[in-house]
Amino acid sequence: MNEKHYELLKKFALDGNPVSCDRYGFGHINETYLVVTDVKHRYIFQKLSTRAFKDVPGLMNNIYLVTSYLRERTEDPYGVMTVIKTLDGGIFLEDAGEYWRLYDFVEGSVALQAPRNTQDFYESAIAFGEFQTKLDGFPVEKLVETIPNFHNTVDRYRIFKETLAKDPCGRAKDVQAEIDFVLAHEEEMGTLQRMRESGELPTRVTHNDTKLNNVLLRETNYKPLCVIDLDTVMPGLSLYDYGDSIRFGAATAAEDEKDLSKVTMSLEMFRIFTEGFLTACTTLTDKELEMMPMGAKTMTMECGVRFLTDYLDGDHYFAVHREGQNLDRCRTQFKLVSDMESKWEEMHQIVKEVSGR
Ligand code: ADP
Ligand code: GN1
Ligand code: MG
Repeated sequence: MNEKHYELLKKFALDGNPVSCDRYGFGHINETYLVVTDVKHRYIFQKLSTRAFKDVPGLMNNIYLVTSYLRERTEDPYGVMTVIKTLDGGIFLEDAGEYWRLYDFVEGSVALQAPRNTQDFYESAIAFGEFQTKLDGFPVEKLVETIPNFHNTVDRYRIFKETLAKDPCGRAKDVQAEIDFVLAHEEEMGTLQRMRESGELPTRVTHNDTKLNNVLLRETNYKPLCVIDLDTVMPGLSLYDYGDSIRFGAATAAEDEKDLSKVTMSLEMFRIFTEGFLTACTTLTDKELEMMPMGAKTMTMECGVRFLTDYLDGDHYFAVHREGQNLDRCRTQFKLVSDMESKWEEMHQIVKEVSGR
């Protein structure tokens, strides 16, 4: 194990002496490590992205408050993330401008990179839906916005256009078709933001990053165990959580698939997720239900815009493992948006059938 990691780990209240610390998981934002101690206790150790998060103390305080609140409403000790404190009682460690935190490893769990079948996706809908329901009474004024305007699609467009105007890497000339696609959708993609501002859609405490690998399922039966990646828990729209899950889990190919003919939005997966989400979230308003397809489309488009912005900017935000990966990711998102457009009526019909409203 690297000496620096060892020194940092020794500052946390560990059970045993750390013997290994290896890169772990498939997140795009933080640097994640699996730590094992000599008494075989496992932990998740993370260096937080300061590119993404400008207020780590505020973020960690959010997580501490939210996990404490959830713990009172959850039976299984592994059903909520546990923050391991430092020896002097801190909930994170600051070292030379870097921020580190430690979580107990949720034993007996799996994080899926894609649903193996419809049931897996259904269970993730139950997990994220219940997460939102459990946080219904949480005092929202106690949370800081860890990434301001995170799902403000109008602002995402502003940043995109600003980056495009600068074109710092000279990449814009090769992606004119993608740029045109983004601009052609601008007006429509501001719909949810305008409805949030006018109060037509209620602001709730939401997770905001409901990718399938941000929920841990039980290893034994693939039932929901623990919602993780709480960095973006803050006020938002229910449709952000619903839509982001559809974006990722209803896609028939990986987020960075190069062969776009493989990328479609499965209506079967759309239906099953909608069933699970509405089973777990019973208080959605008629307007929220009506806008569910728009939630899926907006979150997909917004994510594509973010990938394209990062590509133009030189790949500083999302972790990339090969050249052009952010461009490939943006292309799959735009393909999904087009596919949703061709299935728009069916999507609405499914929401009506499932909700009975
Ligand atoms: P990122 O913000 O980069 O996505 P995550 O917090 O989602 O980072 O962690 C990355 C991956 O590490 C997750 O997808 C999951 O596989 C794994 N992971 C994170 N926390 C835990 C935990 N407490 N127990 C088990 N696995 C975890
Ligand atoms: C990031 O952190 P991770 O990998 O679970 C991103 C999400 C994107 C997603 C795309 C804080 O999620 O918003 O939808 O990548 N998280 C943050 O895969 O920006
Ligand atoms: Mg994650």
